Amino acid sequence: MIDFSLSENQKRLLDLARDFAAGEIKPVAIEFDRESTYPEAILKKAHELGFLYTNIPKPYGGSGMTYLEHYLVTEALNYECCAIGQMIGIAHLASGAILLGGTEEQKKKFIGSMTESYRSACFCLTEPEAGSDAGVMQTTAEKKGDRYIINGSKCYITNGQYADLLCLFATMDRSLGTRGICCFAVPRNTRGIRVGRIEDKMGHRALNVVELFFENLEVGPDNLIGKEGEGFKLAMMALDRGRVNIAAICTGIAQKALDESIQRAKTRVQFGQPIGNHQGVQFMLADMNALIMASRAMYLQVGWMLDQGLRCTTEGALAKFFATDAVMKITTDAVQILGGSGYMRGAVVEKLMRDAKLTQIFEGTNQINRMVAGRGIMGGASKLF
Ligand code: COS
Repeated sequence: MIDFSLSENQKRLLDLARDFAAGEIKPVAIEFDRESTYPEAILKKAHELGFLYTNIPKPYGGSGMTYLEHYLVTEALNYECCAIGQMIGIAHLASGAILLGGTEEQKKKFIGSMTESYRSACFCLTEPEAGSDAGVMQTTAEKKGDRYIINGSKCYITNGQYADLLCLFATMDRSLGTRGICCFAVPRNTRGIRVGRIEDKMGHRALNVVELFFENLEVGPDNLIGKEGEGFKLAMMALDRGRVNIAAICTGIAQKALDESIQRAKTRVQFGQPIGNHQGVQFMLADMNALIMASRAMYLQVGWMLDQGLRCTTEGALAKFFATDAVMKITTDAVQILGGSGYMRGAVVEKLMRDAKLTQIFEGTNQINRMVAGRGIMGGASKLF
């Protein structure tokens, strides 16, 4: 019943993703990190090869991969640079709520036109005063006739400067809390969208992250995804899937850190032999590998669950905080193994360690994810068999 072997098609897909990462992403990863470069040419190529909209069904212009396949490809693409990998994969989170809650017509219209271009989408939930407590957002959607007039701002929006499609959350009535929130699909060319500050970050430097302002942005009933007040649930359901994606991303970063460490352990000679012959270094490599195996097994399990149509709120949260804490430890240990040369700017593991930190913060801090998992466990979730 349990079988980790891949079909011929899946193997081909994974090889293609690995070749793409090695051929297109690896050569520019350090430079794009230094310069915070928007990886436009890479996104165009990824689009041509079908890596931009991997899990979006074919009728809406995506590649129609299963969740499991999408997460495997995500690990492979993020191996060489997670910032570029996430610019490629942002539609997974950003179009999630529209895919889950939209009508057939809306999916054809909004997702269908998004997939024609390489500019993808962005997920506009977080606000300066509404981060972990996403339900207290201040961006409002005021109803006038059958139109909605949206005013407010969002922060830390990945791909916010470039996305063709915005998945935007706004409240119709703050007194209703999470039940007042609506989800809107908003094409970029709608009047009333302004890009604010472009963030300068510790890691994930090729990831475009900006502030967005909405000034009398007007949309109609066609743009409302689900019913009025269903937006918060749709956001949480998209995040359930996004959090598994983070686990796959972290597995890619962690595997790269381990591979760099192994190479160093084999070639760096001290006390007359490669440092990998010393037990202290071997123990570190073994711990790193164990955490990677577990992270991979977790995202594979949750991917499988999603493909079976099972809810994964608890398991997604568990996978997210486990894999992100794991990658933080693994990349820190990789810098330790590389020593002084790993700590210097331009070293691969130095970048990986800076990149790892954000994963413990975004798509729900690890404290929030432990809380989500704790609630689920108390409710009897996370029993696979
Ligand atoms: N799937 C479906 N429905 C969900 C859900 C999920 N994963 N999570 C919550 N809901 C529903 C609840 O069932 C509840 O429904 P009812 O109104 O019918 O009772 C509603 O949503 C509100 O849920 P809850 O009461 O749990 O909301 P809280 O305000 O307590 O917040 C947390 C819940 C903290 C878990 C949520 O705000 C969260 O995940 N915050 C982090 C946000 C985040 O990840 N930000 C990063 C943005 S992208 S970088």
